[in-house]
Amino acid sequence: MPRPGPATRGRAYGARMRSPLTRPLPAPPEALRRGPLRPGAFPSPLHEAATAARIGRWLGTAFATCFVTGLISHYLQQPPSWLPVPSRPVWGYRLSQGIHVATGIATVPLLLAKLWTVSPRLWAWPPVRSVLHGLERLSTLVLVAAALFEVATGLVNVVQWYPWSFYFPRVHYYLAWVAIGSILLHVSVKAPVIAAALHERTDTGEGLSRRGFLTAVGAAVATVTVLTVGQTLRPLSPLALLAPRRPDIGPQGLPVNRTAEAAQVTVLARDPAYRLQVAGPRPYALSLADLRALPQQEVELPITCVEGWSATGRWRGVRLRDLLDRAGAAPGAAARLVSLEPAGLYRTSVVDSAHATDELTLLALELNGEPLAADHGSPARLIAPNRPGVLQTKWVRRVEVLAEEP
Ligand SMILES: Nc1nc2c(c(=O)[nH]1)N[C@H]1C(S)=C(S)[C@@H](COP(=O)(O)O)O[C@H]1N2
Ligand SMILES: [Mo]
Repeated sequence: MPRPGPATRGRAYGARMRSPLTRPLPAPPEALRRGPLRPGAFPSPLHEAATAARIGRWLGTAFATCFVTGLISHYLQQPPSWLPVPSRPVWGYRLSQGIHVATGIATVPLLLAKLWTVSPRLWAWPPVRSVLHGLERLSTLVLVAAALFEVATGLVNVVQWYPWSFYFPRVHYYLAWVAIGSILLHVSVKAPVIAAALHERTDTGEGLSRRGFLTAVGAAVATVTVLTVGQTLRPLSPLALLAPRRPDIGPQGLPVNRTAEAAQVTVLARDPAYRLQVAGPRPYALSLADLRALPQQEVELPITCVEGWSATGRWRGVRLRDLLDRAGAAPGAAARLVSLEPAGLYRTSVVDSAHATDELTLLALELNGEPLAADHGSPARLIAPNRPGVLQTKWVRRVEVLAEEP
């Protein structure tokens, strides 16, 4: 027998190396092939790569946009020391959070359409052909689970329903990395298939055409967008039938996130003994009348809730930087605000240097020409440009000068 040549030796070596990963596993009993696992369970010709790749392209774009705007939201809410957050443009957070929630909602029809299109692959038989195939399927499972989790928790947060015990922003943030990482992995593994599928131009022959299906999915995306985006885009607010809050409904023409009653401040907010304490090198206290006697500024600024609604108000009050100057704060000092609220996640907030020195940042006493309603944070509340709603502290009782940027 002749000695095997180098090519043959290489092939034999490759086969031996591959075998543990790609060796066929024993097939499961045929009796399990029921329901979606039975042969021919998915007859539609639209369960094909050309449709899946086209929907995938839209879905990927929506997820990527949602991810980037989600990072912006995360960093504005918990600014890391290496990232100074600018206070302009005033509408920056409103735009990015509006896009975050709108693209998140758009993924609902897209994700359903994508899952439907690839369903024969999700119910493939045999479920696991080899170890390698199993690993590939596991990564798909992580992708689908993380994507569904992100979309579901985001939606439930929009309607302020928290049927879980974890801290939503943190879990939503970490799983966003899992989702985006598994999407990138998926796209790079499937790159050749995707490229070929996007080249495929001939439509499916029978039943609903690919073009018809894609048009229907596009129409579903447009519909959910138009029925929700009015929560932040004022001209469309009459159409915001699916949005839990409309930007023009609420006391003084503005929605309320947490009411004075829920925050247990109704009595304190009306107490004539109220004094705003300002702590710094030269501490002082002001009654509401004292605050009203100081120079007042009027600004037009939006409140942008992370939950997706936003609304512009006309605010009037005292510039935060004037209060800090009077307390002897160093130029550019940051501040910490404390609410009358006895407990709650948003009882305090830090105003960084950029926002504290901005001439638009007010301790507001009035909204839309009237004294602040209790639900909007009377006697005084923070309103600052380009700042998430959760940090626009209501019912402020104390302002502390911070020596260093935290
Ligand atoms: N003290 C305090 N301030 C707060 C909150 C809170 O729960 N407690 N909620 C914040 C949130 S999440 C938002 S969106 C805005 C909403 O302001 P509004 O209720 O006046 O519209 O207030 C912010 N200020
Ligand atoms: Mo909010």
